[in-house]
Amino acid sequence: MDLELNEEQQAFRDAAREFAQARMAPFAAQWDAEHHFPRDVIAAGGELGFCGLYANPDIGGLGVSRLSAAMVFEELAAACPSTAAYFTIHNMATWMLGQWGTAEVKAEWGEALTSGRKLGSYCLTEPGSGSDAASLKTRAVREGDGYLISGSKAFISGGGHSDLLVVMARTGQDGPKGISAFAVPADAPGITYGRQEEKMGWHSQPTCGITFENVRVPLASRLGEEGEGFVVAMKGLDGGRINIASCSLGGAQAALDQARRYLGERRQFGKALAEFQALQFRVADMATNLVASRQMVHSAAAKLDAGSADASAWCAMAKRFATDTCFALVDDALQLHGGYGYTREFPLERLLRDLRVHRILEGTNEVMRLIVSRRLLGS
Ligand code: FAD
Ligand code: 2MC
Repeated sequence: MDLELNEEQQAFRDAAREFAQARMAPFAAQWDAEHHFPRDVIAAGGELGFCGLYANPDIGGLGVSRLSAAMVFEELAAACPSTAAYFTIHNMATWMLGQWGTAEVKAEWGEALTSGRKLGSYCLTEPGSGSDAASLKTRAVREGDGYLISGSKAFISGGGHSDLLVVMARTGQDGPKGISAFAVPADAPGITYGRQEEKMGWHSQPTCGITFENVRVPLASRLGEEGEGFVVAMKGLDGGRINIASCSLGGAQAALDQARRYLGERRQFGKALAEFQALQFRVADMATNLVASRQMVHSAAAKLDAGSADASAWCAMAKRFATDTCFALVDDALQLHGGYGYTREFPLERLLRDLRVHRILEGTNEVMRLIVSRRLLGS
């Protein structure tokens, strides 16, 4: 059950599937168990363009549509949602650099990031500001020909292993209009990394807090104008939310495929599980929900590609719907495996743990409802 794809989309999807099944799927369980961040595999994906899919060609990006990128992320996630999700965050940070970076910053970091030789992180959340991102307190104070950045970031994906941090910091008044964005080398003096978070899932990528103490960056490291940083951050997240939703699609597709196989193999009461109508109907609903989720994600991606005025609300709707629906689908697939679904013999418990966080990060699903309802009600 597949959408009609154009030639470009088919080519990207096939290349991603081949890469993901050869280089990621066989190792995903081990990366999860050993908390291994497969940097070499991410770099290999970079050679195929997966580290700068929708980044501008002037920094070495492929400049493909958000829709094509979504299809690639879905394929990567069918093999390993956690690693695929890191690919998406790296793509988001890289796109932001290409879109708003100065010539100096693009020359220094652009090709390094799009090729996957260097990795990026996106630093918005702070210990005291998560959903209310515009209340962030990290400050960037003008001094001479640069800024001094001080403050703390929380839950940074790739933290401690990435090379470039896209940091949102306050340069002016309280609220969203006082925020600017910066490209900060991850090894700049004054940066320290906290302990790695012990997470339920997403084990194949690191997450930690980062502290900035008078970290000096040049004026040229600013992405966009002073005071434009919140809009820069939100525009990055519009795409990020489609990407994370695509990772949920991939995980759910893998779970559905696994459930179809298992129902054919497992026998109880003298027949294959696939012969029980209750379970047949369950699988029909799972497939229907997956297709509905995919349609929403692809529609939102198309809205973003078209620059539609309501694209942000569509991205939020798609993220909310797909991440909730795909999580429920994986839970159903686990249930269909009985006790075996709860063990590491099958990938379902890992998929469930990995997809759970998609309902929390890149804006919780409550925040997605806030974005959608504001668009509808102007509240
Ligand atoms: P809070 O904002 O404190 O929310 C707590 C609860 O209250 C939630 O259920 C929330 O939905 C609800 N809530 C809050 N406000 C409202 C409201 N107005 N109406 C209704 N309900 C509300 N951040 C980054 O910047 N970069 C990263 O790379 C990154 N990676 C992450 C990786 C992981 C594994 C995790 C877990 C988080 C990551 N985050 C990252 C942070 C993530 O974006 C935040 O956790 C998320 O935005 C929620 O913020 P919070 O945890 O402070 O929760
Ligand atoms: N595109 C362009 N501009 C946007 C925008 C978007 N998507 N969203 C907001 N803006 C503008 C908005 O138009 C306004 O400008 P103006 O006053 O000129 O019209 C300005 O930004 C402020 O917007 P709001 O008034 O909506 O700001 P508010 O403080 O109410 O918060 C909210 C908005 C709740 C949507 C935002 O804080 C949010 O998204 N919170 C969730 C945080 C989040 O997603 N964190 C994810 C961290 S990354 C992560 O988890 C990873 C794993 C990488």
